[in-house]
Amino acid sequence: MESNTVAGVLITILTLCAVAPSLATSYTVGDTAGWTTNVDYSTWTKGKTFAVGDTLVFNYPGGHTVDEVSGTDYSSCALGNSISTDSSGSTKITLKTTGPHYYICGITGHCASGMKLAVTVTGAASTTPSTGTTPTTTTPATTTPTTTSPSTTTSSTINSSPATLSPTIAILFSCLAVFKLILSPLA
Ligand SMILES: [Cu+2]
Repeated sequence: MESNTVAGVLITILTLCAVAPSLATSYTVGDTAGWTTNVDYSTWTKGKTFAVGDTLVFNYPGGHTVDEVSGTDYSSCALGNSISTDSSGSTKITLKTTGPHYYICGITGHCASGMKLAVTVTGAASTTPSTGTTPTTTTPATTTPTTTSPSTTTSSTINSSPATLSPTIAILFSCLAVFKLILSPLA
């Protein structure tokens, strides 16, 4: 029985550790235009990358909704099969899973008038330009504290900033410390 709670705590910490280093971005859908008719949201999404943990903020006056729908319903503007719906006027949606996500307005005719948004969510946090699938912690050699050789094969991005590494590593280390604290009385 007790092992269950321990496992629960460990899972929670693991999740926190995984989420903490990725700086989530909040996107205001349509920017100043907000969530309304006659806005081309495919233009708005262009050039933006959406990662797990990022948030979409829909701002709109009354008379609209934000419905998450399937790709099929998005394409055909079909109403009535919404996965989720909200009409609060300020809908915040945290992107939790990778892959495509589709949102339309549930008011008849509005989707056809442009109130439809499709985003493709990637798994990687925006800070790490996914060089590979293995998130192995690269501990630098203890002898060389100053020279950080950017030997990792990042061909695409030039700005591989070593500054962003240190907070990530710091968080990892603190997570490990918490781990030890929790595990020590059990051993
Ligand atoms: Cu609407």
